[in-house]
Amino acid sequence: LTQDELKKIAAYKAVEFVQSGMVLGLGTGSTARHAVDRIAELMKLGKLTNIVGIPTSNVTRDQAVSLGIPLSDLDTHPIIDMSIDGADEVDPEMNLVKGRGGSLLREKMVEAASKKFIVIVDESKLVNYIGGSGLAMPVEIVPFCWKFTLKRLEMLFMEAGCVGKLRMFAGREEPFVTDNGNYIIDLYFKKDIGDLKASSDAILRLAGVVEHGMFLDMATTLIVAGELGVTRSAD
Ligand code: DER
Repeated sequence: LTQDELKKIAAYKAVEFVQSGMVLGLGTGSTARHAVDRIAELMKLGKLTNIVGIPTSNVTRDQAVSLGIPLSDLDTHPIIDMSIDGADEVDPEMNLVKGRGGSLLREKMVEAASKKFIVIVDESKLVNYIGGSGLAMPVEIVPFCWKFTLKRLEMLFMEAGCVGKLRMFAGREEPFVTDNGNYIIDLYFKKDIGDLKASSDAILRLAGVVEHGMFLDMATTLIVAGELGVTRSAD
C-alpha cells in the first residue's frame, strides 16, 4: 500500500465516527483532505446530514466549498463536536507535531475548541518522542524583526543544538506567509528537547511568537494506518 493509500484508510476510518448534525473541525494536509472528501461523499449519499464544517485553513475552506460542505466559524460555533486532522509526528502519549503544512495556528484554535480530536496518520508519523526526528518543529511568528525572534528561539534550545530557518515559499526567494499574514520559523534539534510543556511555555513567552506546532495533550483518539491494518487508540 502506498503512503497515500494508508492516509486514505486512516481518514475513512475516522469519518466512521462522524454523526449527522455534528459541527466538525476540518483539518489541513494530505491526510485530512481524504477525510473532507469522505464527509462530502457520505453527505451526497444522504448518510450524513446537517453537517457544519469549521475549516482550519483557506485551502481546506476552498476544498469544502467546492464539495458543498456548509461552512461556519469559531465565532458562531465556539464549541466543536469533533475535529479530524493529520499530524507530522505522534509520540506514545499522543503529543503531536503539526504545522509542516503551515496551518498550525487555525488548527490549534479549532482543535482546542473540539470535544473530540481524532488524529489520522499513516504509521510513518509515529515517533518515540516529538522534536527528535531532525524534522521541522514549526513556530508561527510575526514578520516584524523575524531575525531577532529566530535568534531568541535558537537560544532557548541552545542545549539541544537548535537551528532555526525562516520558511520560504517552495522554490521562491520569498518568505512563506500563513493564512494569518505571519511567518514560520522551522526549528531543527540535534537532541531531545526534554520537557515538552516547559518548552511550549518558554516558546510562547517570547513576544513575537504567535503559536508553535507542538499539540500537547489535545488529541483524544489516534487512528494509525499501517501495512498490518488500522488501529485506533481508546478514546
Ligand atoms: O501541517 C499540518 O498541520 C498538517 O496537518 C500535517 O500535520 C499533516 O500533513 P499530512 O497529512 O499531509 O502529512
